[in-house]
Amino acid sequence: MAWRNTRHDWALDEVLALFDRPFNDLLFEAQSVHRRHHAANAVQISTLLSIKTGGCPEDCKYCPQSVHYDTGLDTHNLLPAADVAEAARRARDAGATRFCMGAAWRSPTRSQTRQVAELVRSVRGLGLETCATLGMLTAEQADELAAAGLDFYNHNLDTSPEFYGAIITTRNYQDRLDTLGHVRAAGIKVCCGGIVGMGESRRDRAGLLRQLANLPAHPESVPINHLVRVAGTPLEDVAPLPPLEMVRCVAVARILMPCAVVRLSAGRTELSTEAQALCFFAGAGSIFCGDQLLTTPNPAFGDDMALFDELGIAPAEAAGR
Ligand code: SAM
Ligand code: DTB
Ligand code: SF4
Repeated sequence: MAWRNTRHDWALDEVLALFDRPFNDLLFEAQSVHRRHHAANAVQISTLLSIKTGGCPEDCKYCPQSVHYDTGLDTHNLLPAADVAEAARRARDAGATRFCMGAAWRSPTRSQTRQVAELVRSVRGLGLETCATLGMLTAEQADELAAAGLDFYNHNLDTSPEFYGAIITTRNYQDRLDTLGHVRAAGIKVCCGGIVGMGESRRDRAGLLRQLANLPAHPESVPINHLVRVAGTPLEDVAPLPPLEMVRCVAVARILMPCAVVRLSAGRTELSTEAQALCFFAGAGSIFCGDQLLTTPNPAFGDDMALFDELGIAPAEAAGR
């Protein structure tokens, strides 16, 4: 089995050496790995919904939902179940196979966990895969969400351990690793990646991907987010990442975690269609579709379908539960 050959002992210099390879060599290897483990011309579609927006006590410098920054966001408490079900139905009818519910919490309370478990049951009942991202979880909370049938939990490492302190001070790297451990132990599939373009170095990008690849088991889903620069956040004016560096990140993630589905995640509005096409060639096998991510814009659904058509890409079927 292919997964038996995957490694969890990458040295930083080895990952950096992948980044430093000639672009054609890197992309050729990434595409070769991709074809060995995944359908070459299929991309899975997820749709996001912010079920609780803004007012978050954490200080993540990239995030428009932190109370520490004035971003003029319309905040709201947990949405009524009927609204969530309606949004999920619309996403399913448009072609999404997974519905991801995001909440601006540091960590949910017991009662909030119970309410989200109910949302998971209802969204699953519509025939969609479910994903939630609610902040830090205890082992008990992860078990409760698993019992409700949650398919994936998204919790990102965000960046390298070395750069992390420049971005977030209200919780540490180990907190994130602990939550990932609880999610894994509960039998929920792990969706874990990070953000690039926050002013970090290539060494930090390599450090993030190394951390992900050296987890005890590779995440099933690896979102590579390009920073969405939001006015009012401390990162609003950071220099954007060169698009080909984003492509390299996708390619290196592809090579390090061959069985994971790498998601070309936030920030596609900052990428040309050509850069996105290169990301697909580099091994991205999933995107978010829908006009909005959590709080920021995403390409129009019709534009994404036109790009799929032009590239001969078909929306992938759900992986199956
Ligand atoms: N509050 C929970 C947490 O942080 O785990 C869940 C929601 S949070 C918005 C989910 C993820 O969105 C973050 O981990 C971060 O990686 C990503 N994110 C937030 N703001 C972003 C931005 N401006 N650009 C790119 N990704 C962003
Ligand atoms: C992930 O890695 N990216 C998504 C999802 N997980 C929750 C979130 C992107 C958020 C982008 C900023 C916003 O729209 O608020
Ligand atoms: Fe809060 Fe999550 Fe935003 Fe951080 S990324 S401020 S934890 S909503």
